Amino acid sequence: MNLSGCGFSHIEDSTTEGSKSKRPNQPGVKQKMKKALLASVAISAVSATAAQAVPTLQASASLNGYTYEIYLDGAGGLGGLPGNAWTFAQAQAAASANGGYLATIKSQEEQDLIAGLIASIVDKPDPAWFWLGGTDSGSEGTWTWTEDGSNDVFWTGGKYGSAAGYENWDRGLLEPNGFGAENHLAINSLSNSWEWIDVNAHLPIYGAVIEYVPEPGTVGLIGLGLLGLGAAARRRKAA
Ligand SMILES: [Ca+2]
Ligand SMILES: [Ca+2]
Ligand SMILES: [Ca+2]
Repeated sequence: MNLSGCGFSHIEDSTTEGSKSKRPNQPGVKQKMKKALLASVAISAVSATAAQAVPTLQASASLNGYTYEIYLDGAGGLGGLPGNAWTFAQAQAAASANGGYLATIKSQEEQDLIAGLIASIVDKPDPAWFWLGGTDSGSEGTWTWTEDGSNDVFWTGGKYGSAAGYENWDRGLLEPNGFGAENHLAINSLSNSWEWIDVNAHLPIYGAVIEYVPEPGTVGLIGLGLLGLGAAARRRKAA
């Protein structure tokens, strides 16, 4: 995991709602979000009060302008009975209501960031699975990132298949191993490297990772940054 340069800060959240608009109005957090656009990565973590009955925001971070939020269900959190935890459809609806989507993980950098956030709230060996935005419901065995609208394929061939993009399946368990019964994606805190598993959509699991696109007006800045990096790389090549 590479989180060097990222500072975790924990702040108490006394709000009772988990929506994005109810995010704690900590000036420090807003400042960090702005800094994140320049520094690419900034992390802030929110620890929620215990008695909340709705999904709660636990931690958040930004990477290349995209914001990731880790939510826990309202069932009392880790170690609680999963009776009123989120199904895939519930998590999807919550993400949409917040103005985001269930997260895509398209690089090791994104995987490390999200794993780091979850690690900051999970005490192993508590079982904790978090919904992500991938599925093979369109074509069994072909896994795509659908929730961000890209439909990028990252795996083909199901259990004995191969990568078509970045993936982090738990291949020790030969995931994705659920065939037609498991068509949605979760990150598993029980695995050694925060690996992925395919899960039945109706299984109530503990939480979700929600992703948000950059705010309008910041895309140009990020693009300029990448342009600068590209130019630097070309200069190095030419030299
Ligand atoms: Ca992503
Ligand atoms: Ca499947
Ligand atoms: Ca599975």
